[in-house]
Parts: sequence; C-alpha cells; structure tokens
Amino acid sequence: PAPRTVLLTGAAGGLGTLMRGLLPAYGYDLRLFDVRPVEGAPDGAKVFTADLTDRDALREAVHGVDAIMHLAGISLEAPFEKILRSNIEGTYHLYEAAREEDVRRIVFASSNHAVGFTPRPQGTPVPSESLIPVDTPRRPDTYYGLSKCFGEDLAQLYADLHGIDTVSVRIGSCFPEPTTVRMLSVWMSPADGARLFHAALSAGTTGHTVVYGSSANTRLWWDLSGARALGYEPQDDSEPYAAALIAAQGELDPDNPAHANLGGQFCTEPPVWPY
Ligand code: NAI
Ligand code: 15L
Repeated sequence: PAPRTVLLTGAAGGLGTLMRGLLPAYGYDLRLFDVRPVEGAPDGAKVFTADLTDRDALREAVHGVDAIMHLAGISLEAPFEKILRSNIEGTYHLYEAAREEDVRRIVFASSNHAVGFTPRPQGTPVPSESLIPVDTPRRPDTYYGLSKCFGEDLAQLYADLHGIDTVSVRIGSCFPEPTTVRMLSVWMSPADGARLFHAALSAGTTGHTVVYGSSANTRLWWDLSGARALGYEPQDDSEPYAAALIAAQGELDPDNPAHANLGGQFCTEPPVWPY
C-alpha cells in the first residue's frame, strides 16, 4: 500500500511548492520542513521551520511518518562549505533521523548534475540505444553535483546496512514550462513530477534505485525505463514548446562547450546559489 503520511523537506522551495500543490491528490498527508517559512501552507498543516543540521527538529518531523521526500538543500552551485553543510551533512542527518525513527522509504531529489559532464547523445530523437543509462559513470559538474553523488551513495549505504529503501531521482528540469532549448530534452512537467514521485513513494521494495526524472520528451537524452519500472507513466512531452524556443535561441551548438554535456552551462559557468 502507498504510504500516507509523508515528510516533504524543502517545502518552501520551487519544487516543494509545486509538489505540495499536486501530491495531496494522490492521498498523501504532507508534513512540511524547510529552514525558510513555508508561505501558503494549508491551515492545520504540520510545518517544521528548521535547518537540516538540527537533529532534534528532524527527529520530531520524521517521527511517525511513512516516507520522506527529501528536496531540501542548495539547488545550484555554491561555495563548498555551504554545500557541505546543507547537502552533505544535512542529508546525513536526515538519514540518521530516518534510521532512528524507523522510516523505511525515502525519495531523494538527486540531479542530472551528478552526471553533468556526460556528453549529450546526438540525434533528434536520440536512438534508444544511445540514451544515457543510469549506470553511466558519475561525472559531477559542480560541488553541487558532487553532493548529489554523495547522497546517492549514502542512500546505497543505508539500504545495504539498515534496510532503508531509497529511490534517487536524477531530476532534469522541473519547472512549469521549458525555457531553454536544453530543457526540451530534460524537462519534467510538474504533473509528471508528481506522477514519478508518487510511483517512487509507493513502489514495492526498491533497495536503492536510481532513475532519471523527466517527461517523455521527443528530444529525451536518457533512459526512462528505470522510472517506468516503478510504475511511472509520463504523460507530457516538451515538443509543443520546441518551435518557439528554437526560433528564439537557435539549435544547440556543437561548438559551444555549454551545450556539449548533459549538465549544460553548469559545465562552464555554473549558476551560483543566490543566498
Ligand atoms: P529551491 O532552492 O527552490 O528549494 C530548496 C529548498 O531547500 C529551499 O526552500 C531552501 O530553503 C531549503 N533548504 C536549503 N538548505 C536547507 C537546510 N540546510 N535546511 C533546511 N532547508 C534547506 O530548489 P528546488 O528547485 O525546489 O529543488 C528542490 C530539490 O530538488 C533540490 O534538492 C534540488 O537540488 C533538486 N533538484 C531540482 C531540480 C529542479 O528542476 N527544480 C532539478 C534537479 C534537482
Ligand atoms: C538542477 O539540479 C537545479 O536544481 C535546477 O535549478 C535546474 O538548474 C536543473 O538542475 C537543470 O539542470 O536545469
């Protein structure tokens, strides 16, 4: 049976805000956790305003939940010390709280930037045999991407040692609409995001499973079969946005290093976390 009570970390962020709007329709009762206040939380929602390094707050938030969706963390490149604290130490504290409170399912928001230096496959559409598999070698493009590699390995350790199941979703770009030509390949519509997170929360025993997270885009770069094996059936495709984006920005340029790899501009001038 699908878990009912789910702790959503990073609930004040962009993806957290989209998911707290969409996931209750799947029957989840969400608890919300973020270091920033969660604007517009429904009346009566359990909201925890605390840092991921505050173990007491985490334990209280995690106590009694069926599963955790772990979105909190720095979501772009930042100085190593900040990444270390929020993404590396913070994710460790979350897993320790889950172990202490016996929570058996975590969905971890990993990122395409864990494999960002992987050359993007060629072709429109990319032939299925050239889609990037989940077991492609890690090639982080930033300290941020490196922290997602750490999170995936931490999840593997807690699966092997403590029997906690994690689905690590290497999310592409989950925003209301694709806004760049690269996003035509990596976009995950918010509705498909909710479908995939629901599948990841409710699938049978997963151990630690890594999947890519995107819609069924015509210009897809990676293999979605792992996500589909969890029960995910994407309904969206970025293609209706393609003509306007390509007219405005041009096709991806093979001579532009910011277009050469999965991680896009993170591989050249990574966008820096603003806070
Ligand atoms: P965001 O930056 O809008 O939200 C992240 C939230 O985490 C913020 O509300 C922030 O206050 C909170 N946070 C950061 N450090 C914290 C700490 N130490 N303790 C407690 N809360 C903390 O990012 P977004 O776009 O919502 O992404 C959510 C997650 O999904 C992130 O882990 C990000 O790396 C991952 N992701 C998102 C993608 C996307 O397309 N939106 C793509 C790939 C991964
Ligand atoms: C990410 O990992 C970021 O959190 C998100 O803001 C986007 O930049 C996304 O990747 C992307 O690759 O487009």
